[in-house]
Amino acid sequence: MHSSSLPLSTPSLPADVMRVQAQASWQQVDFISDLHLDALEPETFQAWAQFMTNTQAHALFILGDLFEVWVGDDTQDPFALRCLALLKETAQRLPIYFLCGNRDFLLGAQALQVSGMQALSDPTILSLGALRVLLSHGDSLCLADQEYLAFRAQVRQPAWQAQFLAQPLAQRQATGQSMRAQSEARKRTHTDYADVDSVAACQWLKATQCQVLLHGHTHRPAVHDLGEGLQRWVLSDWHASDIAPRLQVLSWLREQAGNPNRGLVRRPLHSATPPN
Ligand SMILES: [Mn+2]
Repeated sequence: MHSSSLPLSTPSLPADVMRVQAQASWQQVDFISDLHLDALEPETFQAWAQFMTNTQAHALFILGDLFEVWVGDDTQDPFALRCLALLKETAQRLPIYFLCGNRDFLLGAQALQVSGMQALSDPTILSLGALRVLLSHGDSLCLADQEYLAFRAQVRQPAWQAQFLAQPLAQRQATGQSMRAQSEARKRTHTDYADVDSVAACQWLKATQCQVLLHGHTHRPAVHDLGEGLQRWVLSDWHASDIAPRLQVLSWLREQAGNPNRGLVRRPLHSATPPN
């Protein structure tokens, strides 16, 4: 819901924003988000599994909504366990960093340990050579969607999460399914999704001395020039079974760091099962 009467304020940054420094040996860094992995979308899982096995990256950053839903680390869902096993296998070859989204914000310490992923805060500053990138899922910057931001503020409270996670697994799964159904219904009736607020994006970039904000969430892949050399790069979501499959990785290539693209390159992947 857009409510223009309310002032839109930039979410405050912690005094000490998390930082990650790319190792000098990293020649390629991959970024993905919004895969919305789900047992009901086996083609997308297959494409992801192929990507995880074959990527030549020296580090992988997952910027949220890897999973369509995550109801707790005690999950017994075979599909979720298969995903964790694949993450672990890949994490033995390269470091995997995970920043949660609005679907998988309940992914916790246990799943991180099992999968070998390192947790990031939202946002996190990533130094890639001379380039400073601010990593975020992006949902907290969609300021026009006040209804969602109120929901987010509620479910990100440790007390709310502890209460939710104390429910029996079956009950949490039922809640997850009904939230998924609500979201599908909303997708059918709403076409005017809020986008990341440009003013807020600029404020975050300036406060953290970053040049590029890199995020997902909106499913609107683009590069937005924000002026003063600042840019907002938006990752694509993944959907293998669409007529035009969306399977896209954003890579930072050290050898291209001096180019106008600052080393950032979009790389469409080929679907595991070709269309037709
Ligand atoms: Mn999202």
